Amino acid sequence: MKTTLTDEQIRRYRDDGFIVLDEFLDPDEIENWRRCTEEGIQERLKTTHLQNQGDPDSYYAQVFTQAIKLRDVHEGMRQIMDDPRLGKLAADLAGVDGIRIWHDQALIKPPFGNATAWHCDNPFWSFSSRDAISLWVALDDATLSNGCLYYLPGTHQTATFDPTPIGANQRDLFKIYPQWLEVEPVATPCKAGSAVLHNGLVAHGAGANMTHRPRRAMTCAYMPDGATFNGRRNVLSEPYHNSLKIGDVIDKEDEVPLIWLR
Ligand SMILES: O=C(O)CCC(=O)C(=O)O
Ligand SMILES: [Fe+2]
Repeated sequence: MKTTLTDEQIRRYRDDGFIVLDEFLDPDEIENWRRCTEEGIQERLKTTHLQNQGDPDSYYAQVFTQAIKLRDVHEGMRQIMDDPRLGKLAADLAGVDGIRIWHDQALIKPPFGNATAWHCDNPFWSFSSRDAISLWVALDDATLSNGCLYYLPGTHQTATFDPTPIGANQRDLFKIYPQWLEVEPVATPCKAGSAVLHNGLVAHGAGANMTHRPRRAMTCAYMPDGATFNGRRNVLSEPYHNSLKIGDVIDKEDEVPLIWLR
C-alpha cells in the first residue's frame, strides 16, 4: 500500500477537496480487498437488509449495492480497515491529529446502474466537521463509461452543513448551491487499486454504468478524533445514539474505532 504523500499532494487535496493516488494497492492487495469485500457483502446480507434495497425498482436501489460496516462482520475486512497507515494517510491529508472510522462501505455499481447524484457526504453524518475525509478504493478500473467519480473542486470551502439530497436528479444539489453551477467538474477515472480521497464537504457524484460489468469500490468514511454529536441519526447504534447529547464527543471505541493518533 502506497500511503506516503508529497507536500504538493497535501496542498492539492486541501485546495481541491480531493486527490487521486494511483497504484495505491499492489496486485496482491487488490485481490485481498476484492475477496474481503465480496465475502463481507455476503456476510452482511445474512443479517441485514442492505440500506437501499427496499424497492428494487427504485432509482436509488439501482445506483449501487450499498453494504455498510463490513468490518464488523468480516475479520479480513477488519484487518484492512484497522490498518494505521490508512489512519495516518487520512490524518495527514485532513490535517488532524486523530482519525476514527465512521463507517466502511462497499459501493458496487451494477451493470447498467444509475448515476450517483451530486451530493456532499458530511451532512448525512451525526457529526459536523470541515475535516472529515473519505477513502474510495477502485476494485475495478473506474472509467468514464462505468461510473467513475466526478468532483466540483474547491466546493468544500463554501459548503455548509445543510442537508443535501441524493436522489434521482443530478441538479438537486444546485438548488441549494446555485453558485456551484459555475464550477467546472473534474472526472477521476482510475485503475483498479487506485485510491481517491475526498473531503466530507466537497460536492461529488458518479456517472451511470453504461457497461455490462459491475463497477466495484470499497470505501471508508473517517471522523476526526474529538468530533461532537450533532443529533442527526446515521450509523451509530440506537442505544449509543440515544445516550448522546448534542455537543458530546463521539468516542465509543467499538462504534467509532480510533485507528490513528499522532
Ligand atoms: O461510488 C459512488 O458512486 C459514490 C461514492 C460516494 O459518494 C462516496 O464515496 O462518498
Ligand atoms: Fe459521497
